[in-house]
Order: sequence, then C-alpha cells, then structure tokens
Amino acid sequence: QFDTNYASGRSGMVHLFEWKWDDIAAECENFLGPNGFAGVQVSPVNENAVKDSRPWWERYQPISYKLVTRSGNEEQFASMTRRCNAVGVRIYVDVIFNHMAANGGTYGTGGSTASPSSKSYPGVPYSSLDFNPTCAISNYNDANQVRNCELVGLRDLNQGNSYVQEKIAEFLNHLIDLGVAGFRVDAAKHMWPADLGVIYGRLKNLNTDHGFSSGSKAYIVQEVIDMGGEAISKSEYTGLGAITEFRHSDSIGKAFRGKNQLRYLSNWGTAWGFAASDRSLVFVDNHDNQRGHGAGGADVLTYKVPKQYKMASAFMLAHPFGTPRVMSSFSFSDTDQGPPTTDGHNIASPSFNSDNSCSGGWVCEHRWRQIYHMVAFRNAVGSDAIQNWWDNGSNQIAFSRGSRGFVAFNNDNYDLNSSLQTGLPAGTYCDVISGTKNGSSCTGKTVTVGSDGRASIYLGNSEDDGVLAIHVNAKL
Ligand code: LM2
Ligand code: CA
Repeated sequence: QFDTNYASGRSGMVHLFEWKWDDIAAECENFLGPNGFAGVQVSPVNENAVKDSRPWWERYQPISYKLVTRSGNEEQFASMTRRCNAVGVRIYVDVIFNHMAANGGTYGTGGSTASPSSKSYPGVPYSSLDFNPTCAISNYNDANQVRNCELVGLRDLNQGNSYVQEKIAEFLNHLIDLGVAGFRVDAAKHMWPADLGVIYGRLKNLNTDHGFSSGSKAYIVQEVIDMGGEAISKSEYTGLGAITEFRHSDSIGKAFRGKNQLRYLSNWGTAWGFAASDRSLVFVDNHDNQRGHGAGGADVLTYKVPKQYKMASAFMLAHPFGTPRVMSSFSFSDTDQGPPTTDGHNIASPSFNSDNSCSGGWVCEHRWRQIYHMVAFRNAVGSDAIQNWWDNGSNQIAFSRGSRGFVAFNNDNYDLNSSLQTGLPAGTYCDVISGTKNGSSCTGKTVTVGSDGRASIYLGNSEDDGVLAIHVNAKL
C-alpha cells in the first residue's frame, strides 16, 4: 500500500479541491494527461451534511456512503475514473470514516436524513451502537482521548466494531470497483492503527479493467499531523501506508519565507524529521493549512504569496524526496467560504484563459507554468540522484538531477550571477520557469551549457520567479 500505482513516466498528484467529477474528467484529458501529471486527489465522494452557507467543510461531515455530493453522482464519478485512467491519470479519494456528521447535520447531499444527536444515520445504516461514547478531544497528550472521543463534535465511529469495519470496507471496495488507485484517509490519527490494519486488510486488489496490473493494492496516505510533542506519532502508521508529511509543509514554508537559509536544504529529507521517502506524501500547503484549519505550522506558503509559493513548489518537484502533491485551490477571503457556485449551491465549473490559467474563482496552481513545467522536469529526470549541489553560503542554491536536469534558486536580496556546473550535456536549453519551449525556440530565458557542463546562470533578485530550471526535454 505504499506504491502510488502511477503510470510509468508520470509523477505529481494534484488535489483538485471541490472540483466536479465532469470537470476533473475533462481536465485529465485536456491538461493533466498531456502535461505528465500522474494523479488527482478528489474531494470526498460520499454524501455529506448540507450546511446553510455551504462551507467547504460540510464535506467532512458524512451522512452516508452513497456517492452523491456537490461534485456529482456515482455515474459521473465512474465516468471520471474511466476517462482519467484511460489517459494515464489515477484517482485518489479523500475518505472520511473516523466520524459521521455533528449535531445539526440533519440531511445530506444525496437526500438521506440523519439524527446526529441520537447517533442515527439510516443511510448507512449506523445507530448509536456503532459509536464511541460521547466525549470531547481536548488533550493531544492522551492517545485514548484523541482516538475515542469526538473531534470538534463529529460523532466518533468505533472502528473496532466489526459491523463498522464491514461498512467501511464495503465503501472502500466499492470505490476500488469503480477504478480508484488509492485513498487519503482523513483523520487517521484519530483512529487506532490496529483497526485501520483490519480495514485495509479487507481491501480488494485494484480493478484490472481500469488498467491496473493484477495484484495491485490501493495506495494509502493517512492524514496524521505529527509536528512532534504529542502522544501519537506518525511512526505508528507508516507500517500501514504513507502519511501526510506536515513537517515538509512547515519546513519548506519557513525556508522560502526566509526564516531558514536555503543552503540548509542540502540534506532535505529524513534528516529534517520527515518519514521515509516512500512513506511521505509531501506538499507546500493543503486544503486545511492554507486557510489556518487543522494544524501544521503558521509559516505555510499559499497562492497568496505567489513568488515564494512557486519557488517552494519548484523545489519540492525538483527534489527526489517523497511523493509530491500540488494544491489546486479556489480563491477565498473567508476561511469557511465554499467553492465558486452558480447560485449559492451548485458548484461552478472553472473557465480557462489562453495562457492555461483559470478564472471564475478558481486559482488552479497546477496550471501555473512554473508548476506544471516542474512536473515535466520531474518526469524528465526520473530517478537520477541529486548532484552538483551548490550554494553561496546563504540563500542561493542550485543542483542537478544526474545529467538530466538542473535547477537554481535565489532567495537573497541581490542577484545570482555565477558560472555553475549543471551536469548537463553541452547545448542551449530553454528555462522552463520563465518560458516554454516551442520547437527550436524558447519564450523565456535560455541557458547555454558548455562542453564542460558549466553555464553562466543569472537570476535577478527582482525577477518574477526566483527559480530557473532546465532539463533534457527542454534542449533547443
Ligand atoms: C480533517 N482531517 O483530520 C480534515 O482535513 C479537516 O478539513 C476536517 O475538519 C477534519 N479532519 C474533520 O474531518 C473540517 C474543518 C472543521 C469542520 C469539520 C467538519 O476544518 O472546521 O468543523 O471539517 O465539518 C465544523 C466547524 C466546527 C464545528 C464542526 C461540527 O468548523 O466549528 O465544531 O463543524 O459542527 C463544533
Ligand atoms: Ca476516533
């Protein structure tokens, strides 16, 4: 369950937060597939409580496991997995089974009703027998409380109960039948690892009709926020699957905000307290910490700080550590605000500009040239190791990935202007950050590598993007 099941030659997962299934299917065909992306994390697929103001977080309040949400119905979901898999893009579902809707969640997006105050959810069905006794989580130094009490009043399911295990496994297996490649397990820290082990053990192999090789297991990434100093640690979960590495988000934010010198990134990885590379899902920001929900550091970078955000994203994608996930947001000012709608309820589709960017309230970080070109960089360099590390003793760094790609960053308040070893074969390359390769020309800066592999690298401190990247597929 650590294998991402990515199609070969692809990398980069994107969280298309609150997108509709039909729009994701089109995005796989029109953009993600052609640009080398490997997968999409989709918002929760099962029926959730309808809240008056339609905040984004209503989707974290399950009412049943019927596949009906504001993103679409089961037929649309099934069509999306088929269309995305057909173009080599895998689907990962955000699944919520620590809890059900809190008090006040009386009806769902699929027409089911519920009575959270009496712990009754007939759409599953669950009754009070399936839940832990009511108590609130207040002390994160008490593992029993964190796992057996309620997170912000959300009715806490007992995953040790065999009927509950059965219902959850049925839900996940249904998604496997529909062609998904894996799951993001919401609130995993709030469930006992042993119970998760039982549930994961009941999962079917992935559906070979969708192109998975026989015997493939679902990729599992468990949401465990472990910044240290609490009773529960991520190491309790890394034997079962990958975890969301929140320290990566925190550390990369601090570095590119200038609170830590970039030269220290030379040993980026487990030395920073991260889980092993294949157990770490890494990200600059996620749907919670970009708006101050959940936890994971006050220094998180988001689309609202674009220059540093692009630099941090480029570093994450250029570096071999972890399985990177790119956040794709809708713009917000209020932290509860839901996605763009047509009428206050129905989610609006994104619209696209000629430069690939989005409008209509969608930020689409994954369509920023500097970000999707770095997915192509990651695919071009494959498994080649980091070589030719260089730094100026503070915030200018550069490295190559073997002899296939080279990247440089300038986070100092003066220009980077140095002759550096790129590791690349001689030739002229298009900088994929400032431009796009178009046949034998480049719309941005070019870099000329000499027969000794050296090139003169210039990154002005007032440039839009403090990063430059070249790779073998961007040779002119
Ligand atoms: C997660 N991971 O463990 C999600 O990533 C996170 O987005 C979820 O919280 C959380 N766990 C539960 O699935 C979000 C949001 C909360 C929101 C909950 C439930 O961050 O603010 O809580 O979803 O919708 C909301 C209200 C809260 C209220 C609660 C219950 O914000 O004030 O608590 O509903 O009514 C009384
Ligand atoms: Ca729990």
